[in-house]
Amino acid sequence: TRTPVNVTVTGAAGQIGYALLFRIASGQLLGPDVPVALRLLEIPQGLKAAEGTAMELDDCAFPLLRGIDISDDPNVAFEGANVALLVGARPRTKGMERGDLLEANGGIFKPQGKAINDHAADDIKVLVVGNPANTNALIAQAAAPDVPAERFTAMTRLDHNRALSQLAKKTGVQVSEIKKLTIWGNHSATQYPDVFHAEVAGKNAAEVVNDEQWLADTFIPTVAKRGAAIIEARGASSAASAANAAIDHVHTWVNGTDTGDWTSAGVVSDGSYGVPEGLISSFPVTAKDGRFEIVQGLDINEFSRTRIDTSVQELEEEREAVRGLGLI
Ligand code: NAX
Repeated sequence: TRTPVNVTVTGAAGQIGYALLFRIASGQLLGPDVPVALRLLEIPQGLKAAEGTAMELDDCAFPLLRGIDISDDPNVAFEGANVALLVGARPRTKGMERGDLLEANGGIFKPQGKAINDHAADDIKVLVVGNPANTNALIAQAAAPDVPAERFTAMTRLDHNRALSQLAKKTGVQVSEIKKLTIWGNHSATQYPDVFHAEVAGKNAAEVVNDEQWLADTFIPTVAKRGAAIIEARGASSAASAANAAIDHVHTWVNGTDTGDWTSAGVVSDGSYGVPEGLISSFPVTAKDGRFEIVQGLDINEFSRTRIDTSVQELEEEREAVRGLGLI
């Protein structure tokens, strides 16, 4: 029998955690034949609720679930971790400046990065979900100098899936008929969902849509502001869809993308497409043999260029801010 894969989940008692853990334990993260051991990290106030979730996980009698450990110590929770989902973060509260938000999250992601550096397994793969996801990933990565930088990624798959769904509705096809959509930049309102290289049932998506006004005034803002629309409607932020995207991100990373398609993920920039090296920015990526690769050589038109630049500029400002705070 196979050794279980250790999956660490932070913020395990939160709403995304609750939507995520059962799917991991049922085999949807890594595959139907891969046993998993869960390692849950919470802050002390969250431990009791995490224990309750662990009881429910027990009660599912998942055949693939080989253990649940709960801790409030990152050094314990990341011990032997093969996959780490960093979901717990400090939310922005009323009146909080961006600098305060970055600093509060630095206090979470810097020690977690160090604990990953010191305790995780050699093949560790990290997905940061907690916002500001790209910059939190950068902070964790900077605190883990012994881990290859490309093992730290940030989640833009929810944005990608939102864009797929909106484009499918507009063009009247199934989501499975849409390929090569891209989210560029930051997981924030400046993100840029790009359809110019996408295909709808084999045809160029921008030509099928043939309506730049719709792209600029409806599609892009709908995707970028979807999180706020969910809060408005549901009275709580996206949880099941965020958990679903986290599952998709890791599943793709481990099992690869389909031939003739790609996905979107926040990965360390190698300087491609004018994105400064080292920033964790969303790109079109393929995955193979457990590695993401940035799709190269795409033509970027003027419409896309200005939007990518705006979002990347925001990432640079966030990087400058956390540098100023001594977090990287
Ligand atoms: P919740 O507030 O429901 O849960 C967060 C949990 O994290 C809490 O149980 C809290 O105790 C725990 N926590 C806080 N600090 C911790 C630490 N240092 N170590 C371990 N656990 C810690 O939030 P939830 O709705 O689950 O969202 C979690 C994060 O995901 C938020 O930062 C949110 O902004 C972010 N999101 C990111 C998305 C993305 O696409 N990248 C989309 C969904 C979501 O908004």
